[in-house]
Amino acid sequence: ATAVTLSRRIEDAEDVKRLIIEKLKYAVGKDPEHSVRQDWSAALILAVRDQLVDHWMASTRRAYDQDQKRVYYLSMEFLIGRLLKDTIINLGLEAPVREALTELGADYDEILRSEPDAALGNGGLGRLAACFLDSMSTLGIPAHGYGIRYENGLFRQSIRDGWQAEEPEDWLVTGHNWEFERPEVVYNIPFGGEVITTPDGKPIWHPAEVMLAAAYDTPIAGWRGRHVNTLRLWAGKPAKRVDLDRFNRGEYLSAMEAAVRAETVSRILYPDDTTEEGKNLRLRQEFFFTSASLQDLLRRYLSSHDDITKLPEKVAIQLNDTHPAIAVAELMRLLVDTHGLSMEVAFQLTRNTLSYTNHTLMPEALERWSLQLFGSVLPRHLDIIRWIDEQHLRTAAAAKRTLDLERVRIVDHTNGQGVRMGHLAFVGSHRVNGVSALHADLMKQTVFHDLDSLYPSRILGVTNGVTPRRWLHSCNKPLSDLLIETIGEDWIGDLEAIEAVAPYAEDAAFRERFRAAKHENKCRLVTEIQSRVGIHVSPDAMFDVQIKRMHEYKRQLLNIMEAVAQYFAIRNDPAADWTPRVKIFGGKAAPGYEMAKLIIKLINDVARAVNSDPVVGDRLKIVFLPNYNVSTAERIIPAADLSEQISTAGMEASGTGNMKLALNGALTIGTLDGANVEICDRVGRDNIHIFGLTAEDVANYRVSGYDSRAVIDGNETLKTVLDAIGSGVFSPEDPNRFRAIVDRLSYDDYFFVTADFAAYLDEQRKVDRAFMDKEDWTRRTILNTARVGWFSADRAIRDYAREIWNVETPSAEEINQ
Ligand code: 26Y
Repeated sequence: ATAVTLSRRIEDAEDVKRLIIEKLKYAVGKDPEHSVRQDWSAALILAVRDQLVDHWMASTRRAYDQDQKRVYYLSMEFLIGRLLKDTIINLGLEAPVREALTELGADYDEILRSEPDAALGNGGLGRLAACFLDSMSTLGIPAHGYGIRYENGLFRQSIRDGWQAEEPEDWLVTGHNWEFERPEVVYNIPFGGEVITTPDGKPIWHPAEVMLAAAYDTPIAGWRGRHVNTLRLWAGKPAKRVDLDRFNRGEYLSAMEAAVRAETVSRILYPDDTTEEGKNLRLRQEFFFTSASLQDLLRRYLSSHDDITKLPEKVAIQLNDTHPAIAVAELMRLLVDTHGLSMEVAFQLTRNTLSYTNHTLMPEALERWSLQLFGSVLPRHLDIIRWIDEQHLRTAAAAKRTLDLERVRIVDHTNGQGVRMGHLAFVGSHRVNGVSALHADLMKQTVFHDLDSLYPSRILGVTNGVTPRRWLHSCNKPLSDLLIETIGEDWIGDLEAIEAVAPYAEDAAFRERFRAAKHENKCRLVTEIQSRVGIHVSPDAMFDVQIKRMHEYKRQLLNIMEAVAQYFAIRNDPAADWTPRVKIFGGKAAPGYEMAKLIIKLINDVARAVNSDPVVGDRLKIVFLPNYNVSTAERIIPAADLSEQISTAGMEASGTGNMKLALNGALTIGTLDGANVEICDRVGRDNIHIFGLTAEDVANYRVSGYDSRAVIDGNETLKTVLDAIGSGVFSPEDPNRFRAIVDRLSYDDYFFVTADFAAYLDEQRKVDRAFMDKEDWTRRTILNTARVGWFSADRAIRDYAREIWNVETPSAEEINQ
């Protein structure tokens, strides 16, 4: 059978037509004449997916034949968005596909838009995982992404009467045509019960229940599609679908109980860390996908190796934040309980195999489980963690440093008692990385200060990056075409080559074309704004964009307060020389995060007043675009003039939207936070608008105390803005609606909004003046595009490969073999 040669290779539009018709008929079961958009979309995805399969199998074969070291990226979140357009572009098939669909009388762009946006993540961390998959495939690194196949991804946001409303997301309802179900790949996942020690001292875990993890694979192609990796997502399944005895007794619902419990594990994505409920389910989710992934990769390793002690030579496992940190204990358990190794040897292997990326310094976001909960769900793991903690304490005691031993323990015995997952991940990994230079630095100074002194040189920084395929070439065709025409297309696979466009910043004709590309993108967004929220905006105004999760530390509040100040200023003197602006916001608030939801309402209430005020006109418009996700980002980012990166310094670990926006020719207004610091270094201080407190200033204020009342009293504009918001100028139907916001800023301004207000307004007025000088503005935006090539996810992955995973990145010739 293997001698049969099958080929579905697409060479031209005729091939595409034939394949689509074949898929419509034999896979979807529809006659083209009666096919609806959904059917065309399914047929096209299936036809494109076929193009990946040969490369996919060849990639797997190469990894086995050459016994390459493999990378496993464990992440609770993969915010992959739509796959069709990017895959078609990566494979170089856009022209024939377009032509074929036109000839078949179907609308290509409409089909692209009908693909569900796979939102299996919350924000930056999940999108980073998706960009990394793209880059690992592009670089030809044999890798698997491992995660959860959530039935419902991140909730859909709608705005009702200015408030956020949440509806469940259901991306799987129309079928996920990219994936291959693998019914033969299932693993037992045990939970609960107790550990009983045998007479010869061997601990045996007797779980109270066992469920199954079932594999679903999505092939991931990188640029040019030569190497194809796998995203393997796990779905929860019951060991037994129905309890027949119960069913036969007529107890139909309870007969399904175990099935429902098992399926619940992969039912929903947690919408961020601010809800207290469901801790038990969250812990189960984490263990569920981590255990399945580790069992799977051990099976793969053992299928071609017999010495398990060589595991770290052939396997590197990256933990995306602490969410899969239970891997430390679970890998130990599998090595000891299943493969018979000693605890000591197992711990060496575990540490040499695992590494951990930290994405936040905020103490409330560092996971910690109560001993009671942890012990009831994972009793064997609690024992293993106590053992690791003992070893670790011995190291600490031997270090002869003046350390508070309680603070470095994994199991916290002081207040609350709990398992510190950050500590567990740190102690169980050979490398721990932050996601920007500043963030890695702050890790050493703050949350991991003591652990860093115990294990020096374990912490390093690997600054985040974004894939230039999706975030420039595919989402911004006008600019991509211009770049290709001007400097060729090397930058798509090697973003640092984009630097070659820098000299063109001085070329007036090129600037004109660069502006024209931006204008085209803005016109497209104008249409979308009109049709989605019914607001008319001018494409000649500055598009000022803040798109990210709603969080107090990201300070959307500072942005909307500036809008209020500007609104009053315009009303006071409408005839002055204003720089027209459209402020565009997009972002979801965690459903339980009341303050973030109130800020959304404030933005919408201010927007209502400003947008309907005839005195203001085009000088200022405010738009909140609902349901911000990967697909809307792809349309907003190419149209942005100004990128708002205004977090309280020291709180945004890196940011990645900042990179995408700069790459697409937006100037940044921002604080010296996260990767903004490095963006500033690269684009040059003249080509970015930096303002506000530094991380050091903020740290000093936290020690010395900060008096926001005094700052407010000393700033007339700030006072006016807060009085207006607090007294109901924007909410006459409910004058006290925003009292809580004003109170917070007045008495406990934890995020230093009032402290940075004056500096922010000053810098915004500089931005206004700069925007009026069209030629100089364009020159600076071109330099931004030209100089952020280093922020490619390909560069980030090369850094991980070299400094953390110790894997080779094959040459282009090797991938093409
Ligand atoms: C514990 C829990 C439910 C939880 C879930 C999601 C906690 C945190 C998160 C998500 C964190 C996140 O997205 N962090 C962001 O990671 C990006 C990629 O490194 C950074 O660029 C960004 O600064 C950081 O906020």
